[in-house]
Amino acid sequence: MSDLDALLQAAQADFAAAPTPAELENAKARFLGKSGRVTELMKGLGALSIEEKKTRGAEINQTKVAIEAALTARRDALAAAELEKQLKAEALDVTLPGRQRGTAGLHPITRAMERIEAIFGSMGFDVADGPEIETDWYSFSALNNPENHPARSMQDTFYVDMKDENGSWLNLRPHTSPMQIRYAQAHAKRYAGQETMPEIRVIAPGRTYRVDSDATHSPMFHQVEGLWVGENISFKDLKAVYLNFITAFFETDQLQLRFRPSYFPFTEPSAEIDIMFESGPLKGRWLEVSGSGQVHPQVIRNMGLDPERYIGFAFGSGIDRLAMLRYGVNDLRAFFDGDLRFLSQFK
Ligand code: 2NL
Repeated sequence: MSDLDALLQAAQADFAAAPTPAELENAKARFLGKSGRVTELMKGLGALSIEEKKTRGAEINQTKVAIEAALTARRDALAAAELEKQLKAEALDVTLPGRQRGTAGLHPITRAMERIEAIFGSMGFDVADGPEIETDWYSFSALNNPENHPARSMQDTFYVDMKDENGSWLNLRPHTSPMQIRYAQAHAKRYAGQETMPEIRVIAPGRTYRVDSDATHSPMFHQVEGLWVGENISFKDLKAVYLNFITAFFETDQLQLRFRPSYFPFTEPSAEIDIMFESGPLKGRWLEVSGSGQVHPQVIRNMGLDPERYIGFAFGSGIDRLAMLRYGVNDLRAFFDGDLRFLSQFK
């Protein structure tokens, strides 16, 4: 075999052995580069006679062309292999099922709240919503809480590091009553000076806050308060409204309702409302579901109304507890843990 045939074979072998384009370029330099073996052969031509130069030069050139062809072939092969690899890696299996879009559901407390709003809406109650950071006056004073009442203490109420224009610390509302006071004030102002005023019929559902945390108390909880103020509203209206609400909420007439005397600074007289199911898993147990009472004359006055003319009832119920009873949940904290295994059961 001639030295040139050997050189071509060596180049072909080196190119074939190069696993990557970069290594192929290194192999190319060894044969075709500035000090590569082909270039070295060309340099050696100078020592030959003119005749020999012609034939030897032509042979070297032929070999060079063949080496270049081998290089190009190997470059193409490597590029094709790379493309093949990429296509394989990015291959789509068009027979796979498409991605399912899961159906979301509302939080059980939101569901309970929406049902409560719909039920009271059907009885002509408006829905009021307002600030969760409240002033001392709206959370306590307007509701006839004495200045030194324990509810005002930091053991019971969360305070915010900010004061109102009277220099009193702001609080996270411990009940939704402030919203009802705001609503009643706006209502009274709107009809001030007119001969008659439409009745106030409103519920205030929403987040409330108290310093308390165990299986049945969360520092953030939900309350719905109701207020009906007019010239001739009595406990019989409260009983009718609450009974209608509770039977609609639990979707059963198989329950009894009772009032138990109680005390709140903002109502006089005051009563707890208990219910007892006559069937179902909770059958036969009296369950406390609400506080209630006739709105205290001082609170009527704080709404901007004349207590000699206006009278009404109010109640306050824990939404979380109603939802627990309705959905059979025994730990309040499940509502707020954010565990989808629990939450996705409500759809
Ligand atoms: C409870 C007690 C109650 C009220 C809330 C109320 C609101 C206004 C005026 C008078 Cl604007 N009263 N709300 C009345 C009685 C009881 O809730 O412990 N609920 C869970």
